[in-house]
Amino acid sequence: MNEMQLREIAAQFLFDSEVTETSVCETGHINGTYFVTCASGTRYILQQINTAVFKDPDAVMANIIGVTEFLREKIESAGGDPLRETLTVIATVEGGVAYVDAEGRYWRAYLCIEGATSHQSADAELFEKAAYAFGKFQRMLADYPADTLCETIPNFHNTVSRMADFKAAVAENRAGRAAGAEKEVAFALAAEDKCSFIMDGIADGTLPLRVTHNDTKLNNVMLDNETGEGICVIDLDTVMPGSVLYDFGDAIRFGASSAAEDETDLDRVYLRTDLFDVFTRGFLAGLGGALTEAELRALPMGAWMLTFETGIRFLGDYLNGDVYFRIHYPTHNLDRARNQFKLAADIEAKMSELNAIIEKYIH
Ligand code: ADP
Ligand code: GN1
Ligand code: MG
Repeated sequence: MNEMQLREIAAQFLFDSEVTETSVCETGHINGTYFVTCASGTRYILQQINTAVFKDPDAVMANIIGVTEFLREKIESAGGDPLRETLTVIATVEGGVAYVDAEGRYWRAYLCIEGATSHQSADAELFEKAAYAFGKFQRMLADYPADTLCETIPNFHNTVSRMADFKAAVAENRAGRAAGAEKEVAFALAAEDKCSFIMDGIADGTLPLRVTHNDTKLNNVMLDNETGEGICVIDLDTVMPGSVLYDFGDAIRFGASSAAEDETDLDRVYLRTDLFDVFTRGFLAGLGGALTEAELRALPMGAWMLTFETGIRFLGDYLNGDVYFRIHYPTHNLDRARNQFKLAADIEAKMSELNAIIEKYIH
């Protein structure tokens, strides 16, 4: 996407003045994200929704409009600043919430959250603040009419169905890469019997459905540059009914790892139990005591599940020829999978320590 094309697309949105500058945002594995600066100084996010991943982008936007309007009211009545504390969708010149270009690409725009940063890693203090923001996000949506939300990606965190997809990828071997990933495939298949843990809990009622974010990577929350406070939870494409374990687990697998998600020196990849502890504390504080004891006790297993699930998603995508996650080099998804499997093994090894941490928070 060159500067001229971006400006043409930007011209379709009701920005407050003329566009003076655009730049690419490299963070995020799914959408195409750009920063747009206008003559007034106001900055916007212009985003091409990945329609290979989100097959029904209108449903994605309907969810986002519903959720952000709901949050806006709550933020306003609490005396907060909704322009900073939730996403603001910018209308198109035609009055819509998205613009479809001549090539059929689907675009949307948001106000940029200013004075805040989306981090790739955090120390304990910052991570606890991110945790609080993710917990608070779920608390604020506790009374959201969940039945109005579309399932933007069916079975998104259904690990049983993720495992079935993974096995199909192994069997099909579309990119001819299975021979180079035998050890990783064997590791994944050996854990198949654990994949139903969350689905079983949802089915028997011990893990209630809530409105969850489902993609709680540290870089999906904006932290204030001055105070570190979690200002705004972003990337709302997958807000859907789900288990609290999805948000807890996904945040842990990314933010409580000792290393980046694609670190290839696996000796450097392990779970930081100190970060697990502070995340739990911040997340539960943000949630404000909403969880049942069964949910609390399941949190460590949720961390394992989401780490393992992300591993089989990366490995499945590698075997499929990198059709889902954005990669920066040919074996990127394989390296990411190895990393997640190493982390999952470490979480499993530390399970009793993690259970002991959770015990501190059960009153
Ligand atoms: P993806 O699904 O590809 O992860 P995101 O919506 O998370 O897409 O956007 C990618 C990145 O763009 C985020 O991690 C964040 O750094 C930045 N970003 C997205 N929306 C905003 C916003 N409203 N204000 C500031 N930065 C944003
Ligand atoms: C993707 O969109 P992003 O980069 O925040 C993915 C998550 C994965 C994550 C792995 C819609 O998150 O599910 O956990 O990559 N999002 C989608 O880093 O599939
Ligand atoms: Mg993101």
